[in-house]
Amino acid sequence: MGNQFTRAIVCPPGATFADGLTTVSLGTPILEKAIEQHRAYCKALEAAGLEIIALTPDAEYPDSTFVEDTAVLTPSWAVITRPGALSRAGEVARMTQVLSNYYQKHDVIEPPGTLDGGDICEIEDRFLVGLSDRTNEEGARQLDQFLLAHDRAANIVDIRAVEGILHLKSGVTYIGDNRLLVIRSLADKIEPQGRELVIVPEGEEYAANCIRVNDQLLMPAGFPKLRRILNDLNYSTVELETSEFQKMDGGLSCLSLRF
Ligand code: CIR
Repeated sequence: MGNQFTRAIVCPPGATFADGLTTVSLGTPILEKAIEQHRAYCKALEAAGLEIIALTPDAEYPDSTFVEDTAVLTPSWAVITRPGALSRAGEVARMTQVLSNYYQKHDVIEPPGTLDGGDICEIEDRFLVGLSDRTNEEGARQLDQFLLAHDRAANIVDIRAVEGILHLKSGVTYIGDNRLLVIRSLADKIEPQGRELVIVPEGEEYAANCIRVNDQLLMPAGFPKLRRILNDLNYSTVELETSEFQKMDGGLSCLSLRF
């Protein structure tokens, strides 16, 4: 449970991709390069055994390539979120429709709750729920109720004072095998509950956002110290270029909804 998937929903970046939200000053993304990086990402997911469900790029929503924020999925149930950024609120309409092909019913985060999927980290039967500029206490409370109904526990992690991360999963990934990959500034906020914390080397914090997909660990390219640590732990790593998504505050996890 937790890292075994058969499908991924993705949405390639659209013509307005560069108009999306960002807090970093890494320059304007180049659309062609973003599309190329997205294509390689989809290939890596396919190679890891996933069927790709690709949505049509949506120019009305520049950030809609970051599909992860619109839902929280497990193999048997789904939650439609209420994204914390106003410009992203409308992204859920299409996702609700798409998910109705795969789930008989779903829960919905209602106002005044807000919640971004990027703040939710599933660890087997437990979920870390980040409180952030996007996910508020009411959104977290509603998700907690849904999780309880499915016999899952939630642990709140307040990241509002942690610098340099937009979402919880910008700083922590469950990489399977009872291990959490985490940046140092988040480590003491997470109760390990018997799991090993693998600390991301200083200067390579962006690479905390990896995704474990079946037997593969997809990680951003260009973080050799972390790759070495992961390879020494026997992970089979696949490196992917993410520069254009990084410019828009995105990482590997936000580019797909895996289930
Ligand atoms: C945003 O600010 O909403 C997008 N530019 C980036 C979202 C990244 N999503 C994620 O980490 N789950």
